[in-house]
Amino acid sequence: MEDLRITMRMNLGKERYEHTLGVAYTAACLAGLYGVDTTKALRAGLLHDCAKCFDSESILYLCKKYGISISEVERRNPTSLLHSKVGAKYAADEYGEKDDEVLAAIEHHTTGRPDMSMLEKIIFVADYMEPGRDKASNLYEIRKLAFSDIDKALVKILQDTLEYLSSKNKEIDPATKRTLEYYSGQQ
Ligand code: DGI
Ligand code: FE
Ligand code: FE
Repeated sequence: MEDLRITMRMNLGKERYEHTLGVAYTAACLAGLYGVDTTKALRAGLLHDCAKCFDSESILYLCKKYGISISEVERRNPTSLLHSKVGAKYAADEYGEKDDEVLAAIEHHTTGRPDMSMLEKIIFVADYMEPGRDKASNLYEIRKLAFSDIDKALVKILQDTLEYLSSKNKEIDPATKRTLEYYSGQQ
């Protein structure tokens, strides 16, 4: 784990590395509460944004290399929407991550998906609420929900994300909407 932390420190910018550590430790706390392997949570947290520092051109190149199919909305927003899918392949290829659950948590951390595993939910939520995040609204409520009812935290995060994207006139990925519809229906 120490090795992976040092590798990420070398390969990510300072800010992205600090966010990464925040996600890893927040995920480890949530893992303890929800009965998920702490080591997997730490690894997924450390690796989740391993492709975030690549520019659009590199992301699209890596999609081709890894055979990742791209939707129209992803093609128009490659760094924000594809760093997670590329990141999962890159983590396996470059950092030797072999655990399918860890790789799935990396792959789905941006839009989420219906019927996520507990580790996927933990990384999705930890990404939004790690201590270094201070700009999003409702963080107090979301942090409280994360430790009491993680599905409710998911719904709140997805609602706030969609609201934020609309307010900035950013395109919504149908995948984000599908995740919200699924978890709203579960409440
Ligand atoms: O990589 P991070 O910044 O830590 O966080 P992230 O992977 O959750 O999200 C990356 C960006 O993607 C963030 O600015 C929110 C954005 N995003 C999430 N859902 C959608 C989206 N962007 C667009 N355009 N459409 C979405 O549906
Ligand atoms: Fe990300
Ligand atoms: Fe992140």
